Amino acid sequence: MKKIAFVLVGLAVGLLMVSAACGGGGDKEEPTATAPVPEATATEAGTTSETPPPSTVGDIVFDAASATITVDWDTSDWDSIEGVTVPLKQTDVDKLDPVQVQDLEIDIGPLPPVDATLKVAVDENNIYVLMEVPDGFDYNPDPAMHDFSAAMAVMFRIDDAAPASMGVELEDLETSLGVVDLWHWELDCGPGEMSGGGAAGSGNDPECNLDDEYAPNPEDREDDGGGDVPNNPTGENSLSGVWKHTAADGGPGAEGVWVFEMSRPLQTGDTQDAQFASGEKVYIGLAYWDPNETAEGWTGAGHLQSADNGWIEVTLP
Ligand SMILES: [Ca+2]
Ligand SMILES: [Ca+2]
Ligand SMILES: [Ca+2]
Ligand SMILES: [Ca+2]
Repeated sequence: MKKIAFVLVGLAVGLLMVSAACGGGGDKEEPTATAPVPEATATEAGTTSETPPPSTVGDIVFDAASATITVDWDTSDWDSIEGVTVPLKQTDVDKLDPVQVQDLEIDIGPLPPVDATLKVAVDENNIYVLMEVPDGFDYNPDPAMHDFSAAMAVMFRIDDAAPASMGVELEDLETSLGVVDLWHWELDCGPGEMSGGGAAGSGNDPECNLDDEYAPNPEDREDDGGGDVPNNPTGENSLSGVWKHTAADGGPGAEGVWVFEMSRPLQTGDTQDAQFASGEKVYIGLAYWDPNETAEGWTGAGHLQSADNGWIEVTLP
């Protein structure tokens, strides 16, 4: 397991360098992986001696549906469920500290914003998430080349203090912002294949790279069970997902929609996960990596993300 120092721009953050630490044989090392982790924050995961910045809820607020969804590549079970539009855009590098940007070799290829669609449902046992992103079918089945395939992440707030990215800049790296839970997916298995299912003790999915992760502070992100905090031995990492692209039959680059269908138990008994219960609110952020970002595919920092608009607030039925 790699311990990654990552530059989080607030929580856009957890997602900014999220690509660097995802498990699996095809990972490439991000330049920022070698950045030193300040001692203070590395040992104070989830705590801070200062008052953390307030968590911010944006203007996307909706109710989840009651439904049992089959995680496959058929999305007809979502047809009657209303979704929300979630604008995704790149972090504004001009707002970052230029010295840090240079030191960390953040070199983002510009991408236009996109509007993703998010749907959430629950039944007695599970939470279901559908994320759809309109973009071309750029996909390389070789896991070593997954920077040339789309990638995505869903982030959930664990600690109330964990903010979305608003107003947080690189100098805030030494302030712990609270723990977030991450579902992070780099497409190492093909369309229609069941992904996820990290074993007890680890959120890493070595085969398909749909990892159950957490970020204890802005600089570190780990698979559940990685880093300084062991996974609860009874903790669940049974995240599952299946993806497809609506224009896959059209060949490379065909315009269509990426569809990511995912599920997890509501309660996992794992402090490295958000826990969900009827009537409660869930706070979500989305990220999408577009392989068209640069000639070498996507970069860790170049993802399109929702965090600049604050947390998405979803009330469970
Ligand atoms: Ca389905
Ligand atoms: Ca977990
Ligand atoms: Ca987790
Ligand atoms: Ca694209």
